[in-house]
Amino acid sequence: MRIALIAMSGIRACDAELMELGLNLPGFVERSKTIASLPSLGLLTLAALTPDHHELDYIEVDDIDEVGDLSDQYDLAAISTFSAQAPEAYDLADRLRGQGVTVVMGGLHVTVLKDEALKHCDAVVVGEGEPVWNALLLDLENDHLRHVYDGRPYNYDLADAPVPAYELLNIDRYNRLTVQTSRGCPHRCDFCASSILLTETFKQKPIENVLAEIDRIKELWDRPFIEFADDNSFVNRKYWRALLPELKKRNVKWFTETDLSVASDSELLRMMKESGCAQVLIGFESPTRAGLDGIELHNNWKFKRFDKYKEAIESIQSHGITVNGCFIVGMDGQTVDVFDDIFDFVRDSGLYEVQITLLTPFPGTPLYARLEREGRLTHPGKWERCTLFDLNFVPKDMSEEEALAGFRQLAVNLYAEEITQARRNGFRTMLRETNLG
Ligand code: B12
Ligand code: SF4
Repeated sequence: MRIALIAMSGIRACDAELMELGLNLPGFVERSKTIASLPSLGLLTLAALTPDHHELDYIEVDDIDEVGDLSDQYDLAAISTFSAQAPEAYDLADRLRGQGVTVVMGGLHVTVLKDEALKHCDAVVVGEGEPVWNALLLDLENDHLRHVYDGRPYNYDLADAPVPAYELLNIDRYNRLTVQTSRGCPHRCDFCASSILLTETFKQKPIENVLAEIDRIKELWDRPFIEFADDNSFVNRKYWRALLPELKKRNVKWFTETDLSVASDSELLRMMKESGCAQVLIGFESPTRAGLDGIELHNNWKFKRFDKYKEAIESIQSHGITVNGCFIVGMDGQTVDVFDDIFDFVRDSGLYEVQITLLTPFPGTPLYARLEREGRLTHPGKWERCTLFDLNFVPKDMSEEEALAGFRQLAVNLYAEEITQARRNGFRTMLRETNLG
């Protein structure tokens, strides 16, 4: 069969005013540009599992109107979805089916809403794709395609993970490539819509597999920048202590997402820096205790660590690794004071980079269920608004108007040229003073 692997790419937001503002704010735009060019690791992984007798193309779709008639080029279109582009992905699926192409969909969004997806495609893959992909292809070849393929009961072992088919990419298009070392997370944040939606358990990919992936990337790209597409990387420190010296030998630069527990491990931080770690992204969520209480459902992990926030940033950055701190606006307990609190926290903590988002009820999360129960969802079913930059619910301790106006103004204040430069200069000065620069 001729298979089109279709990734929806780019960054989305419905709030036109915010988008327009964002375009003039250097810090905001730089981060958007960096992350906008990441490929779909899910599709590249499935590509690597596909038997050789099929032909494969990897296609990034920024704008579905630019996709013409594919009927004479492909028998099957495999589309990957996040919530924000689910409506576009459904439009594309409808169109392709109209042309006679079989369409299957997978990813976080359709995992949660398979019946919705089935109105637009021939089959849906729920959960991780690896354990069911080849069965799906075989069924299709034999004209027995089922509607639903569920990867969850297989509890897929990442030791079986293939090296993703990075060779399908036009590498010049990307400034980073993703590699996964783990799936899932031991925490359970009420709003989390990452791979904990795909797999209940936290699982780790064996080090040999990760290194094989990095070696493959290096064959295609001399000095690569790797983004680890983990939910929360340093859960298993023993693993990273073994991985980092190997990473160091490979001379790559890398970035990842973590919780702040890494900050207390100076030895690990030193090893991270030596192995090419440029930045870690940490979800601080709230600059004050208000808002943190109860967001982590297992044992209030983030709330209990609030006192250590600034110390943690200092510790990580003093090892020459920049911290990108993420803050969420709109959590219960946050009043309009949160905007000044975030601004002040960012300034006082010396954070190198900052990311602000609006609390977003993604389908399938405890947050979504709670807001639905409380009658607070303002745009139910408008998945295109699940961008992290659009407000979809009534906040508890401020009005919708206050949340939106405050968010926009905070973006202006935080990403203004001189403020962004001051953050970066602060980091460089600190490095010089500690003789790391
Ligand atoms: C890399 C990344 C991106 C990249 C790459 C996107 C891409 N095309 O894959 C870019 C930068 C483009 C991106 C964009 C956005 N992202 Co993003 N991104 C990530 C990140 C960091 C890693 C995702 C990843 O690579 N996972 C690893 C792969 C292996 O998993 P997977 O894709 O789920 O694939 C597996 C299964 O789902 C399944 N599968 C997936 N697709 C398919 C298709 C078929 C046919 C089959 C059979 C199976 C299958 O099989 C795969 C293997 O098991 C996650 C955060 C995280 N740490 O996970 C956020 C994340 C996925 N992004 C998120 C968001 C909100 C966005 C944006 C809306 C941001 C914005 N405002 O624009 C946009 C979405 C719009 C768009 N264009 O898609 C949310 C999504 C939540 C949700 N449930 O929808 C996440 C979880 C982050 C968060 N804060 O919550 N993102
Ligand atoms: S710490 Fe991050 S990845 Fe883990 S559950 Fe919370 S939001 Fe999700």
